[in-house]
Amino acid sequence: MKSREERTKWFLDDRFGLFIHWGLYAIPARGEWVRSRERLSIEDYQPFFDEFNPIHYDPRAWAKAAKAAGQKYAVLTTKHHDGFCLFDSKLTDYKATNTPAKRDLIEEYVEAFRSEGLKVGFYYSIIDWHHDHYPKYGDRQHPMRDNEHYRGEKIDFNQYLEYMHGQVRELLTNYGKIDVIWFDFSYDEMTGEKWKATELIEMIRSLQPDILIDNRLGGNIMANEPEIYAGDFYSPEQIVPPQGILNEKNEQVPWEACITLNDNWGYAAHDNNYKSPKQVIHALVECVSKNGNMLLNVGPNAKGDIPEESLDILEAVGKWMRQNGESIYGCGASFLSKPEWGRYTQKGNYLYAHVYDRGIGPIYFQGLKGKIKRARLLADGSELKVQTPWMAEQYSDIANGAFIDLPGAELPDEWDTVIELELL
Ligand code: H79
Repeated sequence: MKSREERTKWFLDDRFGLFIHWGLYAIPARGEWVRSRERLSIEDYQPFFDEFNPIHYDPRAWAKAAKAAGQKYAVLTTKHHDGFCLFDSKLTDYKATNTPAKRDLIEEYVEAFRSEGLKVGFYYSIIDWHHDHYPKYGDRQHPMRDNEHYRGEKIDFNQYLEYMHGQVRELLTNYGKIDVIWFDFSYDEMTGEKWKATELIEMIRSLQPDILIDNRLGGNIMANEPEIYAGDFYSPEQIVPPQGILNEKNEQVPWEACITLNDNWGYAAHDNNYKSPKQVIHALVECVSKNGNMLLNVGPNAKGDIPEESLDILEAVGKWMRQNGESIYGCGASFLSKPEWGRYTQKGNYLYAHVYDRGIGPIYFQGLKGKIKRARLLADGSELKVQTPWMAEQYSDIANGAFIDLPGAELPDEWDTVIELELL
């Protein structure tokens, strides 16, 4: 079996992925937690099942948008907490096949993304608000929590575990090679072996030896000796960890920040709180500058369209990525600390200066005197002249630095102007 380091190589090179939250909740259009937040019963939620008919579903178009944005892999919700399955599971009737959609939507997703050359991931919720044997009363994650009707309910959690393990087996057997499985999530005492996590991992590794597994089955991925189910990568949600992620041995742990474009994962019709392309680019650079990935989310609507606002952002990010992708792919943290004017990313001998704040005058590179072989504006490959500090004897704090003048008063790219420095 490959080591984690070998398994995660492609992932850490690719750096940028697309997260897709899509399911019945696209119809009420108030986010993927709508059933819980509004305490809807299964009956209240049933109309959405009865009418689910995404006539615009075109995963090729999704894959093309992801590819044009510079994303290299995708993760789609095969089942979210509401328990609804986009795939044709033999273990439930609560699936797309039995809605007016009448087909396995995961099969088409896998086909489309793979043929566009993207890696393919499955999100699978280990929480399940639909299954009869998933705890309801008293479980703060459940929509029917504290509902009198469920007081003293007799559930057989093993039946749920058999179902859950069985669905994972289906997902990792019926769709060819899958690159990522993204479990969501453990909480309170519902963690680790409560999910029979060791058994689950052994099954997963026997079916898909190279698949990457997130860390949400539980355990401690940062430990000296992580549990077998502690996962391949850490999954901070809606945050970029300030110092990156180090384990107890002070080694880098692979991580992927998952980030929404507005304030919801699932489609939310009235949520217009979108991030700007600049914020998204800066977030991606922030991740890479700390050895992390970014999984950027879209929530397609009931018809299967990614919202126009999201597509516009992806397109703008893609435009920047086409010119500056070399400062992202295969890159990680630099040996230099964070500069005053922006961020560094690095790949071997190539140092990428992400200039956010040009200030006036030339840009100063602390510690690089005599170390720069050449400097280029990454966007167009044009030469930038490197100057050693003048009057360095009077200003000892700049004596070991270098200056680069950028052409013109304005930055050529308003979001993030990247200077590629080849180091000696
Ligand atoms: O799938 C996405 C989220 O639905 C899921 N993980 C990502 C990838 C997620 N579930 N829970 N959480 C994230 C964090 C918990 C949020 C909660 Fe709440 C706070 C649950 C109840 C209170 C937010 C606010 C959701 C409902 C109300």
